[in-house]
Amino acid sequence: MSRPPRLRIAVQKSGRLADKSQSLIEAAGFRVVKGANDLLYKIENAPIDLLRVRDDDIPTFVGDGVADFGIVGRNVLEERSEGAPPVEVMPLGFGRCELRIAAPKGFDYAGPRSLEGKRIATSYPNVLKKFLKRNDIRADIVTMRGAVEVAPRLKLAQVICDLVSTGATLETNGLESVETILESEAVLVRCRTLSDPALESLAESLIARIRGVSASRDAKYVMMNAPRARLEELTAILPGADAPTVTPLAGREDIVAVHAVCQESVFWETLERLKAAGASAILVLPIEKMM
Ligand code: PRT
Ligand code: ZN
Repeated sequence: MSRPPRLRIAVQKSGRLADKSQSLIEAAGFRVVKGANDLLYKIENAPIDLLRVRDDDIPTFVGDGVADFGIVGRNVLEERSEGAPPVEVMPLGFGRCELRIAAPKGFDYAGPRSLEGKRIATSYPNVLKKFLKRNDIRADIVTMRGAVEVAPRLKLAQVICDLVSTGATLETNGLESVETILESEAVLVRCRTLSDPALESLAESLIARIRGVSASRDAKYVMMNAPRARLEELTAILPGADAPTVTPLAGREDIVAVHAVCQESVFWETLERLKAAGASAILVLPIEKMM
């Protein structure tokens, strides 16, 4: 008898996305247990395996169907040059960074034209090539595996194209960002055809659960009492809330209770604005799950 099929998710083994990828899968209700080796972890309450690899291999594995799903930075996905492309299912809201062009402080940058004839060091030659082509610029690309930020100091290149999150690395190396060419975050990708058609409903459930976890991460449940006359004004202040529930309060004609799911973070400033617009008894509650 053949063994029942298992869904494979490729995740980064170690690095910036590793912990968050695994936590996301755990938050979706899947219990991860270490396997016999480091490459494969198992989910004990569902037929799912985690294939733990270098992030650079994830697009190929998923594109070729070695894994059914993957979690990888959009930057790595865009840089992929071989094999079938995986399908992007949804952005995941972590691992945010930008691929930027940066130049030594004082470099006179007046738009992409300023890159004409320059040498640009990068670990993302394909994405950079596309950017240069779009802008009809001819420049030399120096491909480096890492430490791209030292290239101008070593006179390997005049300009660099690298990932930036806080900007501290650029600052330390006397560089400043002059152009953003790609906005990136971790994304869930899937292969075009699952390794076994019997896995379809599990795949759908995985997507729905991950969507739920991602959506509830910033979401908040807001409750408040509001003057009926200012209802419209108050609901407009609530971030990312559509159609709040409005309930009458016993014995009060002028005040109603408002409950709303806000899809975005609710800051103190928002509460202050609600209060100033007449709301009272404002409660903001976390949401654990959403579907
Ligand atoms: O071993 P493996 O190949 O799997 O990992 P890796 O070393 O290739 O990647 P890793 O773990 O460093 O990053 C994984 C993913 O995290 C990247 O592909 C991006 O999608 C995302 N990410 C988010 C980042 C950053 N932020 C980031 N800041 N990846 C790299 N950096 C580097 C950047 O290259 C530069 O050297 O951090 C430096 C800049 O950071 P700041 O904060 O100084 O601006
Ligand atoms: Zn890598």
